[in-house]
Amino acid sequence: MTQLRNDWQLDEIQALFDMPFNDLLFKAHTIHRENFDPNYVQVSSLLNIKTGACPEDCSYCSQSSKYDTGLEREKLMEIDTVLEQAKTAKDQGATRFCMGAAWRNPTDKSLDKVIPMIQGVKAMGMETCVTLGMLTQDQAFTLKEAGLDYYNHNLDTSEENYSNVITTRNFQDRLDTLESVQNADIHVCSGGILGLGEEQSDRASMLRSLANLDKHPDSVPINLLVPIPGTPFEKIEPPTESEFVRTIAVARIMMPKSVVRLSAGRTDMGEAMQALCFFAGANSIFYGEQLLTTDNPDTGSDKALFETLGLNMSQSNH
Ligand code: SAM
Ligand code: DTB
Ligand code: SF4
Repeated sequence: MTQLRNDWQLDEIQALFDMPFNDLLFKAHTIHRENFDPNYVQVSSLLNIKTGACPEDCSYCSQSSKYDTGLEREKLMEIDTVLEQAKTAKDQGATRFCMGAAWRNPTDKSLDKVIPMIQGVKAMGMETCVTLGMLTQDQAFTLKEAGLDYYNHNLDTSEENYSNVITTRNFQDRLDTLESVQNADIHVCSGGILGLGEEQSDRASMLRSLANLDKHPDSVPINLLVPIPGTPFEKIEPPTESEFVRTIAVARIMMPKSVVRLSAGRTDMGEAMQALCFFAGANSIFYGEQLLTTDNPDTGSDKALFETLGLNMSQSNH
């Protein structure tokens, strides 16, 4: 039986990163097969329900008010529009609908407007996820009562690299929200972004923070930075392909029962790169033509990719 550990040390994680690539991938894939159907990939669709004018200064983000990225701000979307988009996502095969808002944190008043959206999506028979920024404990309980399944809140980078990326909040603020979400018994979705100027040791440190939470996140998104013109990270050096795949493999080994999501950045990845990520242990993706404010591969090409690789996005196929 797979033992879940919450006591990972940096040197052990570093040793995983340093393994020969084939050995690392074989180890990760073996663990993946012990815990999951290797040919099933869960698909979620995203919708940005509130765009731009965010007071935070995340150096990677198109929606921060601190940078001129040319994005038009939009107020909170009407519920009818949200539910229409959710219906489209469901018809295309998504099993979870994730709604994001460019907030530092929701006010109680704005949360009251998001709750009917969660309930409406749930009533369609999809799992629900929201990502709304920092939450108080009471707000997490309110979301649980509304029937929310998942809350996305990424650590983004290591504690050591955090202040190079974001100065308007700190790493502990992120951990506090994750604790409130776990206390409310909502599934946690938390991961990070590669390509934020981090070293390999930062990737190890971020994965350690995720794996050493009281409970592993149920879902671990690994994003490749989508470079946004106008942000400080517009021209930052991306990680190499093998570094990216290694990070997926190490996440799979450290959190053997968590769903690892190959998240933003797939438009810049070819078929072989994505196939390697699935082999290394990624078993979910964002599906649909838009992420929050940037492009994702179109559904036709993702369907073709699944067909080529013999992957299923529906669990009833096996
Ligand atoms: N405002 C909330 C927050 O930051 O928690 C929720 C929305 S925020 C856009 C959700 C996540 O999207 C971020 O934590 C970050 O990991 C990811 N993200 C944002 N911009 C990105 C980019 N350009 N490339 C890759 N991931 C990005
Ligand atoms: C996550 O880890 N990645 C998604 C979702 N959670 C909310 C967001 C990716 C955003 C990519 C940039 C954009 O579209 O603005
Ligand atoms: Fe705001 Fe979230 Fe973007 Fe940071 S990542 S600027 S908190 S929308």
